Amino acid sequence: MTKNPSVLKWIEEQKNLVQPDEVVWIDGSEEQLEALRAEACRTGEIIKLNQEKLPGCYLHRTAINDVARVEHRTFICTETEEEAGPTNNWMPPADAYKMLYDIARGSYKGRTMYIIPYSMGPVGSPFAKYGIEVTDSIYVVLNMAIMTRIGKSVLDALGDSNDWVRGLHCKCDIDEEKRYICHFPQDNTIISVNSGYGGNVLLGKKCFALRIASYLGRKEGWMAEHMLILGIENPKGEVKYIAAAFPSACGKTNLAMLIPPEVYKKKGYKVWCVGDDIAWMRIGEDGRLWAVNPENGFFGVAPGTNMKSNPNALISTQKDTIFTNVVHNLDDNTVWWEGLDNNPPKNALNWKGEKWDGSDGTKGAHPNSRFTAPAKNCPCISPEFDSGKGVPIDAIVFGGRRAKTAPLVYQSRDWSHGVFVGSIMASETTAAATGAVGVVRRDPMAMLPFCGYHMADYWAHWLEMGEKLGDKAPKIFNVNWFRLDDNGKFIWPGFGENLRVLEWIINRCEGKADAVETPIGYVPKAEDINLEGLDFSIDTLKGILEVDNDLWVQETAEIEEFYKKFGDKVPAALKEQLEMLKSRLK
Ligand code: OXD
Ligand code: MN
Repeated sequence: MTKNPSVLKWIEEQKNLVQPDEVVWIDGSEEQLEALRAEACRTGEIIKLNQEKLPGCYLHRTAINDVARVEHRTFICTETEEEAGPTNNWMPPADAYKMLYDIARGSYKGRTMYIIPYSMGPVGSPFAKYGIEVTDSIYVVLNMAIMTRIGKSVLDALGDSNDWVRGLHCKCDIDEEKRYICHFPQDNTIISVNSGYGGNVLLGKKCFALRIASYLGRKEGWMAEHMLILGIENPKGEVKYIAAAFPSACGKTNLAMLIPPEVYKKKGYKVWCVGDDIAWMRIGEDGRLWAVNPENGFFGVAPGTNMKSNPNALISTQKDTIFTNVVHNLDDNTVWWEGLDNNPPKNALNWKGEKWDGSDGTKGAHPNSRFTAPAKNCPCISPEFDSGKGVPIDAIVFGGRRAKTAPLVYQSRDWSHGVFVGSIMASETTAAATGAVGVVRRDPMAMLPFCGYHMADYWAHWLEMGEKLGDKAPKIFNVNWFRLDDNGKFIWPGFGENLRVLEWIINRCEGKADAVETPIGYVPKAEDINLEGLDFSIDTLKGILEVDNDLWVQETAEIEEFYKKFGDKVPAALKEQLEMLKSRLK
């Protein structure tokens, strides 16, 4: 399929290492994929679901010990530990290669090697980066075929270039003790062994599009971020784009596919999803920041997805989707998960493949069960989704789950302050019944598990990007949909109503809305958030826009502690931001 010497040489090396019985190049054709589906059905790797109700859909169950990303077994293997920084696990590259090669050696005996050429970003786009993943799993091939652009066209676009990311995946024995997800950013290489779970083995996603790409972005002057991208179209047909980062369990996929409230729909507002997880951003010829979603599908969490919480996501899963670790309804050969509806099937198998009817109080679907759905299935997918030139970003939004500390929304004072706001991002666990505040987990820019180099160098890169962007830089905001009342209940209704907050954000970007200056940044005047058609009082709104000085004094002490972890490397501009915040709080 290719004459590219660097590709052929590397494939030969991998063959000699893992010793497959057979080698298959994935050309991206539907015939080949269909033959692989049929084969995986024969071996039981996947189960064909009811083709009338769920055309093109399949179910897969992972091993019971292999159901999520394994951060403690994920390594950044740079020459020095310093380059990986205090928030990554590190191994010297030579040691890591030796260990991984020992595990991988001969592991494809009796198996087939599938070679998947794939593109992150539309093939041929200036944003696109190419990779080749070698795997012994048909499940991986079929998932990569949904999540990325694959096949011969990628190799054609790559030509003879040596600029591509090498990815070796070996299922081996799915041995937890020998499970490693290792990144070699200096060699453009990823090696994943002893797992078959998506986040560990779909190497285009977190491994390439975030860990390796963040490293490349710093080197090459662009950004790889853990962000959704959405477009908001106003009644005049103008579309503004927002990129937003949230730690997990903050409703990122819901926001990416938001359904406008009725009053907005009637006026002609529309929301377009460009991406739900990852944004690659570059400075365009016009000096603005442009973004693409490098992925081609959604790898979403199934539980909690329903026609109310996220109809667009649910509709996306109704054809050509692979479900992983959900409930198998044997009556009609469909799937179910907690939070889909209130009717758990009576005749079913749980995610482990055991007889299950929910009567014993156990969950049927794994809490991290997933759907892999083509982005094109999404009813609100942006017309710009496939555009290689990307979309111009007006606002960057950070967020987290804070019971009291953060107001519903605030705007940073400028780019440097915005980078500070991103660097202190945090989510807290709350005991909902009592409203008690739980543990705060800092997750800068939601990149904690995904930054491929030293987090403080990453902040410095953000600051540099801001300098290059100058007055064309997107404005930076922070949102918190999760303020709790004294009974531990969420105050803000969230979901589609979040558009009201996004509207204020867009208005601020266009200089159309006023704001109140507080020590932490600019907060809306309550009357500038549109509450039309919503049963929500302006006084309650005022309450969740309040900034509690004492809580923020406490917060600055915690930030100071957090920054200590990064030692001298914390950029001076961020230390200065912290000092300025402290003095504004006095
Ligand atoms: C994801 C994650 O699966 O961020 O997208 O964990
Ligand atoms: Mn994610």
